[in-house]
Amino acid sequence: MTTITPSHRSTRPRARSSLTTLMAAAVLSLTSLSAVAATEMPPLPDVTGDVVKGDGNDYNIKFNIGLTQSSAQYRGLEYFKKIVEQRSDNHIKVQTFHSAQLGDDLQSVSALQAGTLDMTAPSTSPMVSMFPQFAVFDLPFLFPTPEIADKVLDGDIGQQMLKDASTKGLVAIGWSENGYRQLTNSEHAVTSPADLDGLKVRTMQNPIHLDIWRTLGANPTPMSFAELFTALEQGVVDGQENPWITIESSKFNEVQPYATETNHVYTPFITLVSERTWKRLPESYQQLLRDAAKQMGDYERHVSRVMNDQIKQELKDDGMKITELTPEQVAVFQKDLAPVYDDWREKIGGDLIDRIRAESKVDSK
Ligand code: KDG
Repeated sequence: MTTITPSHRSTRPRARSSLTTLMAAAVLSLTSLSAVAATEMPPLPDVTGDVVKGDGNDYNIKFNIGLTQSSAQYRGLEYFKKIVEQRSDNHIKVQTFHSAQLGDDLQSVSALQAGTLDMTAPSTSPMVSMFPQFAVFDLPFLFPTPEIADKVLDGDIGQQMLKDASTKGLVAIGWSENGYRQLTNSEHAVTSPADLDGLKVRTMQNPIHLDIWRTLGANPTPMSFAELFTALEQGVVDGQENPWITIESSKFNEVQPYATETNHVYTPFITLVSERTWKRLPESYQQLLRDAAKQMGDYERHVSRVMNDQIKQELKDDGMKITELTPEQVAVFQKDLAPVYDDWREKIGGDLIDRIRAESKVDSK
């Protein structure tokens, strides 16, 4: 008998006695039913807006991302492709690539600058050496809710950042969401910084993330996302941190039995176009890409948030030992990480940090 198990595990035959077979089948169908239901991505919305007139030429856009096909990010990309192709009456074709097929975040950004790739949507974290103000997103616990993240990304701060990042051969046209990051590891449950002592934690290639885990007592290692699964599988590192949807879509739970819901950093994705590609497009198509990037960002954030809790539950159902910290336990992490703000305030700019903090205050009133 072939058994259907939740999507990211191989199916395999099983031998059983009749009664247990019946019961197991009943349990299994319930589980696979709920698993199938849970991993359903929200449907792609219809395309709104008229067909945009171009200059009669046809264009092919290659868009590469680092996450897998079952990520919220790729779902957003599918919507972007649908909008651009329909509203250009197929004069623009969007070729989508996932799982770093055409390179990881930094390789993709360099390819845009070289004009060998048209679009990508990296996390802001690996790009802080190019755009230091992006580091504000790496400060721990700065975005208490997704709504505050939206206010910052869609508000003056986020829009000004897109303008400031439209340089160095790049055009920045929108925001989507990687999400709130959670710690996983192969060793033991983590409920306090003391449990991190000496734990080898992979971080993004980002100085603040290194500072965060060093400050908490762990032993951090910067590494490209493209190398992470193998490094976890081979025990090169003990742990890593990413949103639940990435933990599942990249199968980290298969090599990481423990997780702690830390929500310690909110990471956005920034949608980038190669300036060379941009300059070849007529203005009407430039505006179409901007509109599509906005709609992709709104939809992708929705998908990320709808899937987040469902997938956490599914990971639990599949046996992952997830620690949900109490507010008191979170406060210990926040207190221990306060020095990170002192270290980085000047480099990032105190004014930007205070403006974002002010958004939280406004919201909490
Ligand atoms: O391209 C994928 C990366 O942007 C994203 O996964 C980064 O969260 C990230 C990580 O942990 O590297």
